[in-house]
Amino acid sequence: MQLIGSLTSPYVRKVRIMLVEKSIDYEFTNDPPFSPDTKVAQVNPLGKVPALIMDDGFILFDSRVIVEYLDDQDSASSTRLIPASGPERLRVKRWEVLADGIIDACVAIYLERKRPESQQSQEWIERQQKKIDQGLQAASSDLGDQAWCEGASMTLADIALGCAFGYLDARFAEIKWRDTYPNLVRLANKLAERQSFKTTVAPN
Ligand SMILES: N[C@@H](CCC(=O)N[C@@H](CS)C(=O)NCC(=O)O)C(=O)O
Repeated sequence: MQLIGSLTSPYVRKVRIMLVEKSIDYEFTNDPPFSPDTKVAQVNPLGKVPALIMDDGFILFDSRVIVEYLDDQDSASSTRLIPASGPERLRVKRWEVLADGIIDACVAIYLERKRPESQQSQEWIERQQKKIDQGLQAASSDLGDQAWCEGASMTLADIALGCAFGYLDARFAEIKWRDTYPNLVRLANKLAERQSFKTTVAPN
């Protein structure tokens, strides 16, 4: 299978971490969607990464769909990262939506700040900022003193949240979430020690 993505996208990172955790072999094609010569629209009509070209040629897009597919793949280590059913599954998917939502708001601010200053909307930026703040607050409150977001071991929930932490650190150093949420820091530090996280850190 072939993953189309960019090395800085937190959604792509979520998929790459899943691939490492599940020991699935894949080919990576770096195609940043905002570069003028991008071919991403040829694999995803929405022009976004990640997109995954499966071995039979069918193309999946949106990280949330791709991780579902990957979790169903048999592999040497066959670790299940999304519970198959029940309230546990719903809770893990809800965590993923929360983490992706924090990232969505970060990306919205990042893109807004790239527009000419006179066209930037402070109101829009503040609206997104609120989503980040409230998202982190909810994550901290839901995590409490648990070791992992859901259950007794790492799941997609932790991976998605870890990608949000990584993106905050890479692009929003001014958001001092580490000073406010010690339980999130504990989780972030634990995740950062894993090979899957270490090998997928975005380049500067
Ligand atoms: N919900 C999508 C979001 C993907 C997304 O927005 N990716 C960004 C890269 S970080 C992108 O490709 N943006 C290009 C664009 O919006 O045109 C997912 O989880 O895959």
